[in-house]
Amino acid sequence: FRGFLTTATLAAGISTGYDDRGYPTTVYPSNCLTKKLLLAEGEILRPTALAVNERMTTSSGRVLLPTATGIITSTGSYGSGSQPDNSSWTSRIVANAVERTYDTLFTKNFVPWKFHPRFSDFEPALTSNSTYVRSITLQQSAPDPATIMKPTAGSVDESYTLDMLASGDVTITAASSIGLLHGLTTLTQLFYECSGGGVYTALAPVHITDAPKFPWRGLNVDTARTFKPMSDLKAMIDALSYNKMNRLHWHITDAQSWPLEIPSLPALANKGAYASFQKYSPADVQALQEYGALLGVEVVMEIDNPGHTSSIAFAYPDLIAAFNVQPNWDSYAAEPPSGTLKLKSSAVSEFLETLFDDLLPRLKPLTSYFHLGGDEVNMNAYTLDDTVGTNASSVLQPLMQKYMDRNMQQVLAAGLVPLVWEEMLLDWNLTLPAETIVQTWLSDESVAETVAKGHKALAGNYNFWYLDCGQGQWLDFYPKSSAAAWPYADYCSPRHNWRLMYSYDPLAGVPANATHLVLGGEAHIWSEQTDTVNLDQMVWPRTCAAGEVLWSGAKDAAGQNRSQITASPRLSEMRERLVARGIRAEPIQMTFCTQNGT
Ligand code: CP6
Repeated sequence: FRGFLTTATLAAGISTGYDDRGYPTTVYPSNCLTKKLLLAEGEILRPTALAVNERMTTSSGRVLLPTATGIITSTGSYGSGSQPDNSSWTSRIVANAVERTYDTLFTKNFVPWKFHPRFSDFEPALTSNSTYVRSITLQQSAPDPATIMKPTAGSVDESYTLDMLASGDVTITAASSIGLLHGLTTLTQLFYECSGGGVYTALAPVHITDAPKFPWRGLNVDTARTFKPMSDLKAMIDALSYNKMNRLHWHITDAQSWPLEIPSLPALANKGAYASFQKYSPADVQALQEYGALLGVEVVMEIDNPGHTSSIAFAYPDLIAAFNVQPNWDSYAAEPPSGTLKLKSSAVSEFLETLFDDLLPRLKPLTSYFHLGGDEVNMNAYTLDDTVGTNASSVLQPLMQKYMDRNMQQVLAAGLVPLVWEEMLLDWNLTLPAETIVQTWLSDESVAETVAKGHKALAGNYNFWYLDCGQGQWLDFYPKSSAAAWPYADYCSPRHNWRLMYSYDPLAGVPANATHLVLGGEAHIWSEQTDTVNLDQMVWPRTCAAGEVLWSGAKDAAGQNRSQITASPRLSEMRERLVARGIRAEPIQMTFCTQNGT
């Protein structure tokens, strides 16, 4: 182990860059073997609940849960006096959270044998002198805002406190029903199933005061490169909620398929979906929104445009320029098939008007946002656009401003807050409505430049938080017409690595007086090679790491990015909890690494 001793100071996980194959140039010690070394030196690494470990004081009493339901009671101003309009949502959110808490504690808690010494597989059976949980009291100190089912970022207080006394009395206090939900989620993560069939915690008494660092803690899922059944998207919301994440960004359409039914434009999905059974109906969309609302996860839909739209050509070929150019597609698009909505076409304007008039009012009851896309627009594609016929940015820029103004006006008129990808602001230099949220992905500087322009920003640098990077799909797009060298041109090469998720700070490079403009960020599962078969493994548990950064901040108590040494036991445990709840999260370590004392 000597070699790992000398590198142990590198464990803070601060990334210094990448070599030309995409590997981090910082050499990390093996967290597993380093941990074994630390254990040998007597450091105790006890699994603790994700995201709250630094805000939690614990002792070592033993508290058990009775194997019966009915111990959770709730009190609070939301239930008394004149009922606000949203009272039904409030009570549905709390009732759903309570039901899920029982379900998790009594039927889906994990047996932590992987965290105990070899051949001591399980905790000992419960003993008669253990303390049982006597009560779990939920106290909501204020009524929910009227928009609790579509919480505008920052307007819902998601904080909570959790106290578990050695006597077995638990109190969770919060200012909103979502705070109670988060508190109950944490409570489930303090308990373990034991071989005797009971559920216990050895942490009591516990005191937790917890609140998110960032109001926007999201995951972006692409349902256009491959279709995802509704059950996958619901399970994804379950898992987001287990991690106290609160946004599902639904990148529903793209160049390859259009799986979204638009009743006033039925040809879109009838011709643009991959198959008649791979479509989302308006009822599906609403069902997913409601499913998320009950778990504190707002579904934010994106219709990416004007690029990434060539699937519209299956129904409306006249609206699309540079459709599926072969073989030199890369002169016209970032990814084949090429194609862009025409930039100065009244037919396109009318199409967008019809599309958004149909869609936005249906989304509005359960969201505050709509994402207008705007990434990777290829200027050269407009040389093949009969309404434009040039790639001169002096011509294209004002046309793009008009195009986006029209979109923005429609989104604002629908009462929604618009989002766009960073290129619209930073590359095209568009003037955007002040409330526009700009989603960055290309660099840390993008976040800093966005907030310097006074806009709210989402972070999610592709070098760190693109979950697909490392699958090699970029190699499928070769040969390009330009003879790019293989495999070095795969600029998103092997990075399927949970450590990278932790080594990203959404606030990197942002001056202290502008950090409030960084709402948070998103991990992204672009899905060229991800469908229902490997979706869970691609997303989890790496997205837990993004969730922890967004909930707790990238820096630990010592001001460092979380080290893999301290994070790996938490993430390993969280992975086991996800597996126990039916999420097929991949392992981050060998069992060897988590078995204590060996
Ligand atoms: N699709 C869309 C994509 C990507 C983006 N937008 C993407 C770009 C670079 C990498 C991975 C994904 N596949 N619509 C960028 C926002 Cl490395």
